Amino acid sequence: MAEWTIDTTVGELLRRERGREDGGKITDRWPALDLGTAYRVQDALLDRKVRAGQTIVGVKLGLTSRAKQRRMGVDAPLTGWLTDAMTLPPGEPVAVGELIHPRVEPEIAFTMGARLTGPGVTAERAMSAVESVHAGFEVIDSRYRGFAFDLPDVVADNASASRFVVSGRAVSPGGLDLAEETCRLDVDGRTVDTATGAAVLGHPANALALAANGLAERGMAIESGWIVLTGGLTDAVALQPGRTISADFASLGVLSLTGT
Ligand code: OOG
Ligand code: MG
Repeated sequence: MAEWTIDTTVGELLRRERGREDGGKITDRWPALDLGTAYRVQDALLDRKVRAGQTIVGVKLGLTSRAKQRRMGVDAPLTGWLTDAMTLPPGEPVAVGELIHPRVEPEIAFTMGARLTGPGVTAERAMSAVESVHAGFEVIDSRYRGFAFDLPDVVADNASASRFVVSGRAVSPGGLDLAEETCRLDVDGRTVDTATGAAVLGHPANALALAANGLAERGMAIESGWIVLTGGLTDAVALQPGRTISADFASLGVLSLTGT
């Protein structure tokens, strides 16, 4: 069989995304795929999307909470790219049939007011670059069967990114204690989980700092105006046609998402 390369991996992952088809782990076929190479796959995948007309609107963090790490069996955070094609206006339903096996997770989202460049970014410096804080949902949709992956697989697959929505309500970061910010997750009116912002690496600002420092190693920065999804606070919930998932945040407000 032909050898696996960055190019063939990008081609395979794009084919799965476009064909709404999952498949086996890349690392089963390319065991030498390491983390550094996986991020090169991720960047090459982004490049293909940008050349097809998409624009970068921000970054996402994944596996920043123990709830997510435990569920996915991977115990290290990672980052991925957000593009305009993934953006959902608040209130817009998600057509489940356009995706493979979407799951929804509540997240604390930042809009950046200043460029943030690592290395050495602290949580405090990260927070000072934030313009506003929002309630968010990420719709993840792994290109791997049953969301079964190792860290290099999920990094290559752009951290399972698929769609996201952030609340139109912008809250100023001053005066907020995001470690204490509570979030109640309801599915069709029934509460299934609760968490606080501390679930995300102790404070979502730590996730933002981690992203800035990680991107710096690849020669990039978090740009002013970008959106940053800091990672699922709770385990994700399967999106199904007719199902409504709501996140009720103490200070950030309520956000709902419905599958069709
Ligand atoms: C990986 C992406 C995780 C989060 O917020 O933790 C993620 C996955 O669970 O498929 O987006
Ligand atoms: Mg997420």
